[in-house]
Amino acid sequence: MARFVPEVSRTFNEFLLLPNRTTADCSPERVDLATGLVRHRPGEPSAIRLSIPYTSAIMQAVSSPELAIALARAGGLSFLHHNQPIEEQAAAVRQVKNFKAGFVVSDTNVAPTDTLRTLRAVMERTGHSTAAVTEDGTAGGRFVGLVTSRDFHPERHNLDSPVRERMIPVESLAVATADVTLSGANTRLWEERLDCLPVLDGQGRLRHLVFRSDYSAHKRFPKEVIDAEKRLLCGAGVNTHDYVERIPALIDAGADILCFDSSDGYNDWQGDALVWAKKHYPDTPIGGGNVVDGEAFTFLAEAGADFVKVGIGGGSICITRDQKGIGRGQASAVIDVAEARDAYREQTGFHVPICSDGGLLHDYHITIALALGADFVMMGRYFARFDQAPGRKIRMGDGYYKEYWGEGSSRARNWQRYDQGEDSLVFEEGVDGFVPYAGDLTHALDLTTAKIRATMASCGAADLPTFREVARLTQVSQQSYEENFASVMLRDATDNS
Ligand code: RVP
Repeated sequence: MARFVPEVSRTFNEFLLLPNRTTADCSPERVDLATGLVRHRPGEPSAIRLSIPYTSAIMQAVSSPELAIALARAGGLSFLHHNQPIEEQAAAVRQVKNFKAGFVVSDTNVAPTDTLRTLRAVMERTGHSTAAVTEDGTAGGRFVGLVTSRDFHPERHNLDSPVRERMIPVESLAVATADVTLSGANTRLWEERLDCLPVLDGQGRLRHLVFRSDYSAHKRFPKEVIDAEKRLLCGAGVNTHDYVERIPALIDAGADILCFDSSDGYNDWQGDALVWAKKHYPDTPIGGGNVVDGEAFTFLAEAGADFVKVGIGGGSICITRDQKGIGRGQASAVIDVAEARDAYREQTGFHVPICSDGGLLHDYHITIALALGADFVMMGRYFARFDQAPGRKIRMGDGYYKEYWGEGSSRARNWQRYDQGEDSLVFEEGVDGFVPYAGDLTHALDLTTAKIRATMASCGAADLPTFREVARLTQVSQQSYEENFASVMLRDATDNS
């Protein structure tokens, strides 16, 4: 006969936190949200640590190199999606790893023989007013000069004349060699009164441009997560179909951490793939998932998973529960898996972090997930709303929206994530939709983080391990949920009036 788990399936909406006594040294600004990402002994540091406990979902509509850069600079981490050819995913990883804060790969480039008309069109397309002039007109070509919007005017200059007539040639420009540091470049920008410093390699090819305005931007990111060579950390998703080729290519590109990404990770394929990955690449941490119970967690942890992702069917774009009738309320899944993680730690002496993936609809849901035991969270909808996410921004009615589609939708067709018994997506497990546009990632992330810090201070916890220990939660009745909902409606009505 079928077995029944005793607990009903609970969601984050069904819980609230009770305040604990807040001591004088536990103010919101002192709350530390740093978290260990991979298997480690308690008391010893995890090989990968985040400053804030957020990762972005392994999805086409979410984890682009641009988002990965912005999130790593803010202190979190992206897992670049594997729903693309191996070379393209490896190139995306390289793009993140090659990012040097303040060192820009020029996107506004012309050849000296191009016309001023072409130059004007390139500037209009990129919105930038400084162009690099290289022999072949590419970002990495031999550098011959700079030209800015101050160097020509459509009414004074013939737009059909070549750029070389108006550019400042390399011989008259200050340039730096590739070993220059950001602070060295900044000193030169100020002392030599420059707006832009081109950085060239030994053959005179353009590597980067450093702009005066970007130095102060870099200073805004004290929590960025970086490797030993000061490059931003970057994660990447893999699947159980082509991992033998994909994993080495991603490691070669510089990926710091990998994750097997499957809608249901409790199977022999993922178990075997984890054993293979840990045997061949023991120094690269790799996670597994997704699971919704302790038994499945232990299976993946024993196969070598360095962290385990929790969640089936809770994603905002997910219809797996409707289509297949499998899944579990995200809160119940996290509670169960957190218990198994703690038991595994008792038995083996290793803490294997767990990630609550999907279904975080409000900022406070993140806090509930962390209180229930998650070491960190993964979010799709949350990140898809920002400028840095790959979806198009579209105007609808009075507002702007961004496209957001599930990996199991017809649009993404990520059959490697959904085992449906064919090398194709037989039926959909996700939808294709829109999320309200929310501007730049950094500002929104600061706001979310401020709320979490404030809640943790109210609960008397100055760090995440303490929070998991001391959090007291109450289950919410339907009545009190509706009461809360009524005040949200009132606030929205006030906002709109
Ligand atoms: P959300 O943050 O609620 O948008 O959920 C994102 C998560 O949903 C992903 O990290 C993944 O686990 C899951 N997902 C992605 N695509 C689909 C689908 O098409 N069903 N589900």
